[in-house]
Amino acid sequence: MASLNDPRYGFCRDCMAAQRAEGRRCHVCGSPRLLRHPELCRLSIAHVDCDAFYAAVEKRDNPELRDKPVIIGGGKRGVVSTACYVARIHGVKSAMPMFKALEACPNAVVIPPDMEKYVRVGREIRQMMRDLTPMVEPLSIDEAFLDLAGTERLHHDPPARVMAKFSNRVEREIGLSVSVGLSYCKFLAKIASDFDKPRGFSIIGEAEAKDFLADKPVTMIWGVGKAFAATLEKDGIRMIGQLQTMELGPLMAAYGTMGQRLFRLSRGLDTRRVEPNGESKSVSAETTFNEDIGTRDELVAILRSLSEKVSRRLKAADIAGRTVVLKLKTRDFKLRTRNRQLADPTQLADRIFRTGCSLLEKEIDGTRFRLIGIGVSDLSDDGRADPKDLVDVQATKRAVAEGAIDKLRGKFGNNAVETGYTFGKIRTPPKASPEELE
Ligand code: TTP
Ligand code: MG
Ligand code: MG
Repeated sequence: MASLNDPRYGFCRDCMAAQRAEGRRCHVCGSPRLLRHPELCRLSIAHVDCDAFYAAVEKRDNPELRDKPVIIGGGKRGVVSTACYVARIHGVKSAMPMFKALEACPNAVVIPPDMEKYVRVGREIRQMMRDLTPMVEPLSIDEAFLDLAGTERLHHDPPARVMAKFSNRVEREIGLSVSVGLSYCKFLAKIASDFDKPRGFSIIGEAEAKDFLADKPVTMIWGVGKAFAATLEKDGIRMIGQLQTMELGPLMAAYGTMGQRLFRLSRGLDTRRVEPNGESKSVSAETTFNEDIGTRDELVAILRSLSEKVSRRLKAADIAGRTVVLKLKTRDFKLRTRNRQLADPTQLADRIFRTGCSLLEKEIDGTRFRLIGIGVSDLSDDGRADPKDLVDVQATKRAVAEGAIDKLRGKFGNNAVETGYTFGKIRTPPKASPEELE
């Protein structure tokens, strides 16, 4: 039998039995879900993402839905939040207009989102992660990074086995399935978790990283959205392998700091650390436009919706931030960041938005922008956030109103209530963005 130190070591994800180097099924339980990899016992950065999260929670709570195509969504904008894997076979995708989804899959059961429930389940899963290590960095309601380096003595198991047991525990105790990516860095752990969904477990080792990336599209790189991919395409770059042949100097000359990111990530070089809650530097959301925008009204509308996204993430993680950061990127990729420190930490969309607006005001000078982002830094837990403001009575009223809106959204979904700023102004819903690369 292969030992833990043997590069041929493998194990069964179902019964955890150690495996011989050969054989497609577990010699103990017969399961085909075997994990083998030469770096299996060396890798310690994991990314976990729940499978079809909202839909899976609804299926769990109503077994009649189990084999049916289920779509979560609706609300005013009428888009799909998520679809279960049965509905995905018919072509239903997140962010698709509901009428299109129902054309593709007329038998689908449509369920309005129950955000309060999903936040609660997300927290339960996060707690299970924290049972493994305090080094848990949530990225969204259904996903997080874990750094398991140095936990082997505690768990008497290498990270790969700890994560396989974790995914079994989530299935058993929460009733949901997750997919796990395991690697030596965040960039590849996240790619890996998406590679073998649902119920997946993928491993990308250091030795294979460059080859693995070579034939993948540049959009796989963190921060390369549609607009930037189009710019690269114009320069004849579509595949990560092409970036691997380019030097740092020319890449930076052409694309600024983004060039450095392309250089490093294309080669699988990513030294960002997993930052547990409270230690993470900021929570932010940004969007790159299909066409550059210079008008105040359009920017403000998008800023409002991004502020709400940031606020939702802060509230879900029970944290608040004291410094509001506005980020703009001009059409020629020049970055402008502007900060303002508040008197006390906030997690309210309204305060983030108003501060962002006043920072934005000074930047409206006819320049056209390709990206806007808003975030907060100086994070702390939410105990001291947004104290009742004795001076600004209006602000208190707005905070109360926001609490009421949150409750409605908790009940009926994020799109149930739209404020005057976003209503009707946004053509495409802004995407959540990855955090900045160090
Ligand atoms: P994702 O993890 O992106 O998607 P998912 O969990 O539904 O499916 P997958 O198996 O591919 O991971 O998002 C988590 C939840 O966030 C998702 O269940 C619903 C919500 N969401 C939206 O509301 N709108 C969106 O456009 C996306 C992508 C997700
Ligand atoms: Mg998911
Ligand atoms: Mg996710």
